[in-house]
Amino acid sequence: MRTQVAIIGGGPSGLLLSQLLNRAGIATVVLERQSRDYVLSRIRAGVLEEGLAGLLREAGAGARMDRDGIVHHGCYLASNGKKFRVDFRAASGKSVMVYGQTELTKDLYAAQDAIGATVLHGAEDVALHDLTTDAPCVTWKDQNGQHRLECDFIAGCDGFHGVSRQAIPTQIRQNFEKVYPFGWLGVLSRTPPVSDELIYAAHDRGFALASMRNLMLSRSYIQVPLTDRVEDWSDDAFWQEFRARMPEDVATKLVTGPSVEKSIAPLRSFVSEPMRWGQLFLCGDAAHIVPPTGAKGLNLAASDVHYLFEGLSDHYLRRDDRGLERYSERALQRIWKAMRFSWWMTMLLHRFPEHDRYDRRMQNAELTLLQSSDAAQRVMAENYTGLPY
Ligand code: FAS
Ligand code: PHB
Repeated sequence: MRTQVAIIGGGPSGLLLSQLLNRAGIATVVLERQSRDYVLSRIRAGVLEEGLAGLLREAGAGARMDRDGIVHHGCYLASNGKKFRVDFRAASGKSVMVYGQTELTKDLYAAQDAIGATVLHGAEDVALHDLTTDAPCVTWKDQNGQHRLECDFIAGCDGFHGVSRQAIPTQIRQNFEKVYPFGWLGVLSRTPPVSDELIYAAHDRGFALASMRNLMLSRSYIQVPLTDRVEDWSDDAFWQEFRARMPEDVATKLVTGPSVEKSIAPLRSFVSEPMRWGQLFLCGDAAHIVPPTGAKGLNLAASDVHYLFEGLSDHYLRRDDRGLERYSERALQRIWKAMRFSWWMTMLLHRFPEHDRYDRRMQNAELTLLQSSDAAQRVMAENYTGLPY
């Protein structure tokens, strides 16, 4: 087999890149280890920056998002019972789109099917070869045996646990990592959201987040110790703790219900540099992970895809390689700004076991500053709604 761009990973990064390239007349093959049902069973992000929403429309996969998505012009921050609103629109002129990653991935699969793109599921033992030559290739096996794909370029869109990042020699790679001493226990429930906009709540008992997928599907989170397991938490115990961490006026309105999905996600900040090695380009979680506090993970994958799509289009359509040569440097500039913002929101809103009274006063002072300062709210709003590509 031969193609122009081999894409490892059929999550949001890989599918969005494949869709954009194919619509520009550039041939791709997507190799995904899991089944489509498995990929679509994962519950992950919920907040899209305008940049990602725009890319979905450009890819011809934005119609359902524009019909079913909910535009949010602000969010609430709460601290020990009191909440205040950050008005994104007033502070940054931008908004966010609340639309689940699961739905976005469904839309991308449907768009790929509609244009007859090649997405191969069940690709096992994917391996990357000859990356620093002008004839790289990918091998893998499936129920039909061994396969080899010759290509010009490889996009590593295979997430944090994928093989692409590992294909870059360790003496070349620099990893930057911070692991947080807690996780997020998330519950999806067919209940009306407790608020019209997201509520990020800091509390002495720990962080909580009230989010949503639509007006009858809530996504709720509480900070839990890394030692906790999902089976330690009954639905009732979850709702009792969630209610205790929310402001009283919110807690009294809470409609609880059985969990449709319940999982614990660890929190880490991670960046691997560089994001290019020969003809391999890393994209999305394959290169970086952010704590979900700032809702940046999926949105950073989108800006990587934007830069890589531009570079590959310039190569094939305009015989100009400057975009590819600058890809890693350009993507990392935006990634590190989002890393900072996600780290800042995580440090601000969570309870850290090692924190003393002074640290908690600092958190309270930062929240009070945010509540009272237009300038502070502007910085938060500009980062939360998405810095320019
Ligand atoms: P993904 O990990 O989504 O996709 C990679 C794909 O590659 C997967 O389908 C995988 O099966 C495949 N793959 C892996 N290894 C392979 C191999 N060797 N061969 C072939 N295929 C392979 N972000 C937010 O913004 N907000 C959130 O609330 C949020 N919550 C999250 C919760 C969890 C539990 C996790 C893990 C992540 C969360 N994220 C969140 C981040 C998440 O949304 C990612 O940013 C997003 O999935 C990135 O998309 P991809 O880069 O495509 O990586
Ligand atoms: C979600 O709805 O899953 C969500 C929203 C905002 C975040 C994290 C997760 O910061």
